[in-house]
Amino acid sequence: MQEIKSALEKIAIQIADEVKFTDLGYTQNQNKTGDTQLKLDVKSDMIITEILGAIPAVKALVSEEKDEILDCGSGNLVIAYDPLDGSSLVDVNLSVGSIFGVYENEISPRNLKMSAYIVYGPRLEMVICEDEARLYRLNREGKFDFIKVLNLGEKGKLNATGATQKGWSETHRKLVKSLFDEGYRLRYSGAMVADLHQILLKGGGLFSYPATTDAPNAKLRVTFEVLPFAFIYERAGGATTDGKSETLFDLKIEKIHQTTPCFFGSKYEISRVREFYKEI
Ligand code: FBP
Repeated sequence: MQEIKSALEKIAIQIADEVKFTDLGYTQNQNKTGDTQLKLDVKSDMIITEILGAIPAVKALVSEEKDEILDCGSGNLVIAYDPLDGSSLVDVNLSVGSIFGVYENEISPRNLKMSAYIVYGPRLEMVICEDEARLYRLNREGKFDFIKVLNLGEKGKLNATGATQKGWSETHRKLVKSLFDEGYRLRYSGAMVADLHQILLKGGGLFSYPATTDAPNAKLRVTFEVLPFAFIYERAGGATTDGKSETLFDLKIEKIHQTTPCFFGSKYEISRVREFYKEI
C-alpha cells in the first residue's frame, strides 16, 4: 500500500497542474453513464492509468472514464477510481477531486482495503484511509505533510442535498426540511468530493443523493465514488445507508458502472434518514 500512497502523491501534483492550465473543452465522446467527457477527464484518466498501471501489485484498473476493466498486471489489487469528480465545475473554478478505492482480488464491498481522495482546491489536499482517515496537505517544498486524523462527531450542522429537487420523493423532502427546521445550514457545491470533504472537516452533517422520479437508481457510482467514501466515513466514526440498508457495504455489485441512492453522515443524521425512509 505504501507504493500506492506515493503514486497518489504524484497523481495529485500532476492533475492539479492540469486542472490549473489544461483546455476546458469537451471531447466528442461520452462515458459509460452518458456524461460527455471533458478533455480534462480524459487527461486525468491517462495520468492515473500510467502511474497506477505501472505498480506490480495492481492487476486491474476500473475508471469512470473507461467502459471496461483494464487488466494491467499479475498483482492482487484492483483499483477503481473517478479521475476527476465534479469536473463540470472546473470552468467555474470550484474545487473538484479524484476518488480511489483499492480492492483486494476482485471488486466487492467487503474486499475494499483502502480508499483515498484528492481535493484540487485553494490548497492541494489528500485523505488516505486504511484504518483511519488521515489528512495530508501539499507544502511549499512540493511535499505532502500529514495534518491530522479526521473524525466525525455524533451530530453535525451541515446539510448537502443532491439531485433534482423536482424529482425528490415526499419522504425525502420531509427529511431535508426536518434538518433545516433543526437549524442545519445548506452546503452543496455539486462536487461530491468537496461536499463530503467539508462535512468530514467540520465534524458532521448529512450528504444525500437520493433516488428521484427521473433517476430511480440515482446518479453516483458504487465502485469508484460511493464505496470509497463509505469506507472513509465509517472509519471516521460516521454512518452510511442507501435509505434502507444498515450500511452501503450491504450493496450487491452487479456491474462496474452501477449507481445507487446514497447517504453519508454522522450517526444522528443517518438514523434520521432510516427513520424517514422506513415509511417508503
Ligand atoms: P462526476 O463529475 O464524476 O461525473 O460526478 C458526479 C457529480 O458531479 C458529483 O460530484 C456530484 O455530487 C453530483 O454529480 C452532482 O449532481 P447534481 O448536479 O445532479 O446535483
